[in-house]
Amino acid sequence: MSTIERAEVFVASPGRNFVTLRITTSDGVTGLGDATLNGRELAVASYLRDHLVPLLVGRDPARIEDMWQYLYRGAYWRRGPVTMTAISAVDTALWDIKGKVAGLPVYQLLGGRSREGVMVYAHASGTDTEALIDDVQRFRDLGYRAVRAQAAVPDVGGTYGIRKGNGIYEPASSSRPEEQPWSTEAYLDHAPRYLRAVRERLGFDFHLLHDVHHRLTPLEAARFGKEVEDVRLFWMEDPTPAENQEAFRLIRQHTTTPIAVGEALSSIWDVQHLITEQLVDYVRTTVVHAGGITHLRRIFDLAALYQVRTGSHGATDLSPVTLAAAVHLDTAVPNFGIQEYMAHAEVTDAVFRSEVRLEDGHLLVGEAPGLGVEYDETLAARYPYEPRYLPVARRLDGSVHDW
Ligand code: CS2
Ligand code: MG
Repeated sequence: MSTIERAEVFVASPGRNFVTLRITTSDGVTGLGDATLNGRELAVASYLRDHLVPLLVGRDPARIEDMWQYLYRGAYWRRGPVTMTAISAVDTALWDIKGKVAGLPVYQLLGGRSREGVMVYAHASGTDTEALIDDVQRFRDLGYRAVRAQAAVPDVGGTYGIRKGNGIYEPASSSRPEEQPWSTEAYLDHAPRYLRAVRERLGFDFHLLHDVHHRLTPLEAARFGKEVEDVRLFWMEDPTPAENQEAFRLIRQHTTTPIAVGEALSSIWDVQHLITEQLVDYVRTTVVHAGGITHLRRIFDLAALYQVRTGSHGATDLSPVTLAAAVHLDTAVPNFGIQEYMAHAEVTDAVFRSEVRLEDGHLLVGEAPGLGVEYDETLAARYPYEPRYLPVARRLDGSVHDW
């Protein structure tokens, strides 16, 4: 029987900080897992190195479900983003290994193709409405069927999602948390107007998405959703913090604007009522933060029972290992909705050589056994980790708000 011979944790910053787990079996087969938790990377690296790696060596890599149960129940302290990201990385690496041993791409192990390509959405932003409209059009010209739109709110420096220049959007950009001002009143006044302007200028023959990014109360979110119903959003994302799943009942009572939640959540229990009460239309949990392929397919299967579709998070702080695993799952699941996609930096793609390809607004999975990603640790080592924090939002009275 093949056993796990070693498990290595790589912390490096090719383009941005990533934590990558590589498991190697006694037969020399390797598997990769993403363990990146933006702004708290070293906590997961330590959880893996100091607590999980000693338990992995000598175990059977083929027993993926048993390993998941062993690591989840065996921790005693359950759930939470650090624990679940560490478990996710081990799980993903074992699925990579299983595919390589079977000589099959992971999507074949998940039931085979349900679709050829995986529709993605791009990220348009602008410092004002005109710049946003131009940016949306730019992505439409590149063939994207779906585009997220975020514009700066005048006089509010903390609007979420505004790319600096034509670079890649990266919110964790400083060695201490940047404190950004926030005004809900200004946002609620401005966002419906710029979203409506996009539709008035560019029409309705593409999907338009918007990320509220946890900023509103349930009633404010209900008002926002109602106000933009004529914009026909594909979804409004994270309209209110989701620790309180019941809060979404109020939003649902007032608006038919579709809702997407889940990128900051890390287990089926965190989305259970959102799904079973159909309080959301898309669940955004991910391979890297919600328990790996094993747990995410459970979440997606529960969602399918309630006609909730998938819409996994896919920002640049999720590595190409997560993106590849996501596209394998997206290719196979019956209730696929959409996949978030932000192109990584060139140096990131040089370190993580992936078979995933973007064509005509869709991601295509490769046919290589496993996930189809190789990690170049030598090149990665040239880019040492640097502490980076996500911003903190403060209301105009100085009190902390949800960033
Ligand atoms: C955002 C993310 O992509 C999204 O929908 O919510 O950019 C999020 O802010 C980052 O992943 C946080 O690290
Ligand atoms: Mg988001």
